[in-house]
Amino acid sequence: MRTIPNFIAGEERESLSGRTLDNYEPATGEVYSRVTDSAAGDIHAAYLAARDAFPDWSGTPASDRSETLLKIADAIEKDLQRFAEAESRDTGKPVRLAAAVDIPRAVSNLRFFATAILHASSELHTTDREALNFTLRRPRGVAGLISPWNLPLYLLTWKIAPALAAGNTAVAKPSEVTPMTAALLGETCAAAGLPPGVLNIVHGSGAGAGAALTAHPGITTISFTGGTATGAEIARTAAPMFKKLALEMGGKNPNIIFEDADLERAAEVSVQSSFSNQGQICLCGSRVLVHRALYDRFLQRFVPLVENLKVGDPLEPDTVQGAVVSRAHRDKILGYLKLAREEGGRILCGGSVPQQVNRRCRNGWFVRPTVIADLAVDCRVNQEEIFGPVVTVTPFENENEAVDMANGTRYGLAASVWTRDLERAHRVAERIDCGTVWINCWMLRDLRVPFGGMKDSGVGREGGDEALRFFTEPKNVCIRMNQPGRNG
Ligand code: TXE
Repeated sequence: MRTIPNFIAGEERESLSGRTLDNYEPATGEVYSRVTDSAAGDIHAAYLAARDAFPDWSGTPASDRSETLLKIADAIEKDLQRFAEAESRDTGKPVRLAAAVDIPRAVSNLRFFATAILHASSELHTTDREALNFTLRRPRGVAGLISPWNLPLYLLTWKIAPALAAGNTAVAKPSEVTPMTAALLGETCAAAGLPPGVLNIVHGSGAGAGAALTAHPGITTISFTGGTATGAEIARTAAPMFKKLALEMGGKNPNIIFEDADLERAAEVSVQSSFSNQGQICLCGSRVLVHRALYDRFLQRFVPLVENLKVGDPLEPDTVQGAVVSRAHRDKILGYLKLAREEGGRILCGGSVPQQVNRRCRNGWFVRPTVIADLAVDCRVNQEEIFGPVVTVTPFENENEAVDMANGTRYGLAASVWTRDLERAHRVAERIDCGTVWINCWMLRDLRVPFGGMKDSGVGREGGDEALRFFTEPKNVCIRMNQPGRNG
C-alpha cells in the first residue's frame, strides 16, 4: 500500500517520526493508502527549504515564474483523468464532477495568476508639485497555506498560484483526509522544473502539522480555508504574532426565490447549488427561502428533482451524488437529520442513508439528498453549517422578511437571489451581508473578483488583485521633486 510522502526541497521525504495516518476511500470505507504524519520538525525542514529558495525565486523575472506555473497547469490538464480519479477516490465525489469542475478550475487558477502577474502594476501619486509617491509591492517571504478536503486541488492551487506568482515560496498543508491530489501536484511541479524548495507540501493532522505551521515564527503569512472553529484557533495563535491572515470559513448560504422568479430555472439551479459535491462546498445554498405565493409550486418542482439525483459509486460515470468525505462527517450529518426531526422538521425527501449503492461501496459513507420543511428560522439546523446534502425550505411573506432571514445567521459567505425585477435584484444584493451575491445563477466564477466572506465566514479576500496584494507587502517610496520656493 502506498504511503504518500512529504514534498520538501523538491524531494519526497518521510516524516521525521516515521508516523503515518490511514487514508480512507469514502465510497468503500476502506483504507487505500497511507499518508505521512508530520509535526513541528517537518514543518521546520520545509520552512528552511522555502526560506533558502526565496531569494532566487523572488528575484526570478515574473515572465519566468509565469512560464513555470503555466507548465504546471499544462501538465495537470494533460493528466486530467488521473487527477480526477485520484480526487474522486480521496473525497468520494463523482469522478465526472472532478473531471468537469475541480481539476479544470485548478488549471485555471494556475493560468490566471501566472498571467496576472505579467500585468501587475503599482500605484503612483504626485503630492502637489513637491514629491512623487510610488508603491513597491514585494513578496512577503515564506507563505503558509492550509487547505481543506472538499475541493482539495482546486482550493490548494487557489492559494499556491497567487503566492508563487507573486514571488513567495510556500509551505502547504493539505487536508490529511484528502492528500492524494496534492501528492500528484508535487510530482508535477518537480517534473515541470519548479526549483526545489519553492513549493513544499507537508502532510499531517491539523493539530500536529497544521498547528506547527501556524505557530512557526518564520512563516508570517497564513492563508487558510476550512471550518470556522479551526479558523478561530489559527487566529488565536497567529494574531499575537502579527501574521498576515486570510481566513475562508463556513457558510449557511440562502437561496432567495421571489414570486416573479423563473420557477423552472430557480428549481434546477437550486438543486445544483444545494447538492453539488454532496453539499460540501462552502458556497452551497443550504437554506432555500421561497416567497409564500410560489412556495407550494416550487416544492412540487424541486423535491422530485432532488429525489431523482442518482446516488452511486463515484467512479461510475452516471453518478451524480457520491459519498461524503469521512465516517465522522457522515455521522455529523446524520446527527443533524435527527436534530431536524426533534426540532419539528418535516422530511420531504431523503433523511437517511441509501440502501446499498453497489457491492464495492457496501460499506461507504453515503447520505441521501434531503429536503426539510417546517423548521423555525432560528433553530440549530437553520443556523449551523451542516456541510452535507441537506437543505431546508422556508416560506417568506415579503422582501424585508427575506432579507432578515438571509442575514439572520452568524455566517455571511454567499447568497443567490432569483427575481426578474432588476430594481429588486440590486436592492436585495446590496442589503445582504455576504461576500458574493449571485442573481439568477450560482457559482459562475470570474477570477478577477474578490472572493471571501463577512462575519464568521471569513477575514480577508482571495482572488484577482486581492490575492496578489495579500501575498505582497507594499512599500511606499517618496521622492522629492522640487524644493519649495526654489524652482517656482
Ligand atoms: O475542517 P478543518 P474539518 C467546515 C464544515 C466542516 C467543518 C469541519 O462545516 O464540517 O468545517 O471540517 C487543518 N491548526 N468546512 O474539521 O479541521 C486541517 O488539517 C492549523 C468548511 O474537516 O477546518 C485541514 O488541512 N490547521 C470548508 C484544514 O485545517 C488545522 C471546508 C481544514 O480542516 C488545525 C472544510 C489547527 N489547529 C470544512 N486543525 C470551507 N470553508 O470550504 C485543522 N487544521
